Amino acid sequence: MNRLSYADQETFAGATLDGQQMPNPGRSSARRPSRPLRILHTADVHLESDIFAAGAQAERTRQDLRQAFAAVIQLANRRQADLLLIAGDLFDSNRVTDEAMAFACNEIANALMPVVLIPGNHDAHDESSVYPSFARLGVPKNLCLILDPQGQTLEFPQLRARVWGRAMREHSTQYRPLEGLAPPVSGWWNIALAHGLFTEDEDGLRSSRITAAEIAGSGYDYVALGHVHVFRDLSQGATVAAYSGTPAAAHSAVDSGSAVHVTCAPETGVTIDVVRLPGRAEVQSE
Ligand SMILES: [Mn+2]
Repeated sequence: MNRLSYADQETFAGATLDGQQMPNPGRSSARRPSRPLRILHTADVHLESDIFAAGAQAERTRQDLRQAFAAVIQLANRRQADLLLIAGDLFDSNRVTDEAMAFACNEIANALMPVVLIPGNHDAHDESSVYPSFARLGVPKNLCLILDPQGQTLEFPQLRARVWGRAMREHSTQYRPLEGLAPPVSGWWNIALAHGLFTEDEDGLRSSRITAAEIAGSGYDYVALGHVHVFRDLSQGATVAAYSGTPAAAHSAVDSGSAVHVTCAPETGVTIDVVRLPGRAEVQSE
C-alpha cells in the first residue's frame, strides 16, 4: 500500500474502500440506481510541462496549464457534478515542486465534490511517484487517490456509485489498464478510470492497451479514459466510454481544450456531452 491515509477520505461523502470483488452473474440485466449521477471527467492536464520551451514561453505555458486545470474545477462546481474524475497525467512528470503540488492540492480542495484520481504514464506511481508526497502537504479531504497497482474500488454510497481504477507503475506492453477490473454491481453506477491507448492492433507493440472487447465486456456504465489528448467517444456495447481530451489548449491538437460531462440517468442510462474549454488565445485575452 501507500503512505497516504484514507482515514479522512472515508468520511467524505461516505466513501469507503472496498477490496472485495463480488461475483455478479446478473450484470447484463444490472438494475440502474434510482438516483441520477453527474460526473465531470478530465485527464492529461500535464501540469508543470514546459512543452520543451524555455524562459518566458515556458512560464506562460505553465500558467496556461494551471488556468486550464482551474477552469475544470470551476466547471465541475458550476455544473454541480457529484464526482470529478482525473484519468491520469495530472502532472507532466514526477519532478514536481512543493509549490506546484500545493497549487494542485488547493485547486482540488476548491472542488465541491469528491475528486478521484489515477496516475498516468507521465506521473506513474513508481519509485519516483509524486503522490506519496501529497501527504506531506495535507491531502485535500475530497481527494481520493487510487494508488493500488492491482486496482481498487471506491464506494460512494450516497451517490450509489462505485469507482474502480488501478495505478500505473510502468507504461509497458505488459500493463493493461483494465486488467483486474472488479465485476459491476447491480443497483450501483459502475464507473472505471483507465489511462492507456485504445487500439485494436494485435501486434502487442503498444503500451497500456485498452481494447473494445475490454470496454464492451466490462458491464460498466462509464469508462473514463485518459492518454489521448483529443475527445473521442469510444462507447462499446452497453458501456459508454470516452477520452475527455486535455483541458489545456496548449496540449491539444485542436484549438481548444475539452472535458466530458457525463449524465447517468435512472431511466435513460448514460449520455455524454463534450464541454469545450477556452482556447489559448481566449485565456490570454481575459
Ligand atoms: Mn498519458
